[in-house]
Amino acid sequence: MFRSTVSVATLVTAAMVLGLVPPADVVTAEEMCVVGWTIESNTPGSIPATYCAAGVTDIPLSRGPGISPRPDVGALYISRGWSYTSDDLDPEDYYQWGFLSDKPLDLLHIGVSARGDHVHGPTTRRLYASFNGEDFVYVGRPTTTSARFSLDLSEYTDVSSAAFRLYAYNADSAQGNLSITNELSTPEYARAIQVFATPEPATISMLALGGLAVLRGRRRR
Ligand SMILES: [Ca+2]
Repeated sequence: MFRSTVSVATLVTAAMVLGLVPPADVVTAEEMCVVGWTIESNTPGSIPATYCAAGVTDIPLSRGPGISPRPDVGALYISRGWSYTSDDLDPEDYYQWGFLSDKPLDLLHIGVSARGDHVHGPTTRRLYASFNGEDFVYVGRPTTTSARFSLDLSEYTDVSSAAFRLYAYNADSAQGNLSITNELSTPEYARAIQVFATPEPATISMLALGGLAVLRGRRRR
């Protein structure tokens, strides 16, 4: 198994050195999108991911039992019923999404676009996650009031499954809403939700080793 992987990698690298094939994206990419959601319309149900990397299965975007869909049209996944009587989160008020992966992944960061109703919507957002089926842990909270935020996930490595929950509270009334929505201004936010990981480090190091072997072999001749 190991030997055949190296020889394939060496052949590929040899072909690249000789200019026969262009370098694959995986060699140069610094990050890969694992799973992502583009919101096409509002629905009272759940929304499957619109992008999954190879070997990745989504856990659909859905609502916790403490929030309810708000009738609306457009590319919004919109809900009301966020906690407004307490200064703390309600454990049932959240959006949830996630993924399962054939191969363990080293996560990098997550980008989310969650737009609140500025008058009545929840003003505090907190992201929690369950990795590899463990208990939910606090990941972080956006330091910006804008809809888009990004949180570092680089401490979470060897992740084969992840479920994320975005809790929100400090709403002004039960009618205040918060929606998951597309923010298409930058590549990082090309989708409403995107999880990023490092691209298969084993493949890169194999190719690098194969490349060194080829260069050494050529120099000796
Ligand atoms: Ca609620």
